[in-house]
Amino acid sequence: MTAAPIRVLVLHGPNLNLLGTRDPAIYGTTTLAEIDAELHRRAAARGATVECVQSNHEGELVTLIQQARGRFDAILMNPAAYTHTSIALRDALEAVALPAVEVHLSNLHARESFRHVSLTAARCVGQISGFGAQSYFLGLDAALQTVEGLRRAQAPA
Ligand code: CA2
Repeated sequence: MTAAPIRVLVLHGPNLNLLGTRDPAIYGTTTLAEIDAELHRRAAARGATVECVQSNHEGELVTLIQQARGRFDAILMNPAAYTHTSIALRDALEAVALPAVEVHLSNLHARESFRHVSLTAARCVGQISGFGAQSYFLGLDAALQTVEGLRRAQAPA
């Protein structure tokens, strides 16, 4: 039997809609639309699907995480500034109990000390930081591999 396509919810946090328009030295020149298009392309090449949403609102991101249960197999997330502040996002990730991968364009550990702490990463399978747009593509690969591993582990012997 062919496996059902892996469905990944991609969440982009606050201000990431500005990507490619300002601060190229930190965040690069690739726009969010270009990242989303490449995620769609790479997912399709693996027989998977992605749905990409950007929000500047913490509560909306919490709701999207809550609603992911049963609709998605994994979450790929750049919580942006909420990474460093949001107990609500951390609790939502814990509650939904889907494998999540946290990604960041910049290297958090090479920046201000307040960015060294992630409240959300502990509720993720792992974190990828510092590779620009490539962080998202590495993150997609990590999310797909994680779901494939879980499916193998759950498959009847
Ligand atoms: O490096 C990342 O991906 C961050 O999640 C980006 C966040 C920042 O608060 C995190 O510490 C690290 C900021 C996103 C803001 O994006 C902009 C893009 C272009 C111009 C201005 C902001």
